[in-house]
Amino acid sequence: MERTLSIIKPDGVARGLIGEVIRRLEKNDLKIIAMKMLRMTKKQAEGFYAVHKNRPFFQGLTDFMSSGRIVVMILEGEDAIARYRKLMGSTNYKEAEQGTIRKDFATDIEKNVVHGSDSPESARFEMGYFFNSFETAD
Ligand code: 3AN
Repeated sequence: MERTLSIIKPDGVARGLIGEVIRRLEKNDLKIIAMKMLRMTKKQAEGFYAVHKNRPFFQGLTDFMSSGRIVVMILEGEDAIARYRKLMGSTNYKEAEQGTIRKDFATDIEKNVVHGSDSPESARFEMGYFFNSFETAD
């Protein structure tokens, strides 16, 4: 069993896609074991995306991610990190496979509806960024 962090980004929440994303997670055996809705401050978004701090899109990305409410979830399942990323589709929605969340709903490389951890190390960091041990206990 593996755990990963999922975020429904401000565009997904604003467009009413929470239910649709959750439906796809549940249909694909990615079990939600923790969930909350919140709005990040700019500083919190910068901390979350610290690995990208030297990238040209960092300002835009952190402005966007702090622009509205998001839904953060911890997903659990076999091979959850890779399976959830497959369900999301490529970062660039134009290259995303048919039937993926980003292919179906993303409108922009930044406004791409969902986020998912890309490795066990980033999953650990990202889950700990939003959830404490009481919220993730079995
Ligand atoms: P993913 O979310 O697919 O793991 P990352 O971690 O490489 O992608 O990038 C984090 C986020 O930064 C992406 N979801 C996207 O919103 C944004 N991003 C990545 N590359 C670009 C880019 N070239 N231009 C604008 N935004 C980008």
